[in-house]
Amino acid sequence: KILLFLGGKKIGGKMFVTNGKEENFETAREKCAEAGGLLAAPRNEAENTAIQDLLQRDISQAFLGISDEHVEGLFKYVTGEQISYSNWNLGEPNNNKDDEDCVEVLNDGKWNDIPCSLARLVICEF
Ligand code: GN1
Ligand code: CA
Ligand code: CA
Repeated sequence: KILLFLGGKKIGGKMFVTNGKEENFETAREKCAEAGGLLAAPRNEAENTAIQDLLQRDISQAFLGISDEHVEGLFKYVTGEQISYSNWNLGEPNNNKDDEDCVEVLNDGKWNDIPCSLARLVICEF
């Protein structure tokens, strides 16, 4: 309840919460793990919309807990399974400059692969 009070979004059995900060992928992943959660990874459109709703006017792109850092082109959840839902923007993922293994969600809900070293809003799921 307190997480909802603070602005979290509940959908099915999951809750999505942001700390309002921008971090690189590895730090974002660690922040969620320290809190006992995981980086947000939508498994369907309703969850994707809940995450989209947490984007902020000033920070309008967030990391998802998804990457192809181990096998190029094979996107997996941070928990290791292959993704079963995606919402890629037209032309994505494109592994731009051979350097895009992490995934951001844009304010229209679409996904784009980007370098993991960039800073994006941290959204965790619990
Ligand atoms: C951006 O800036 P540019 O055009 O090289 C984006 C890529 C997208 C591309 C789509 C850091 O690349 O991920 O695939 O636009 N890079 C970043 O046109 O957001
Ligand atoms: Ca890639
Ligand atoms: Ca891209």
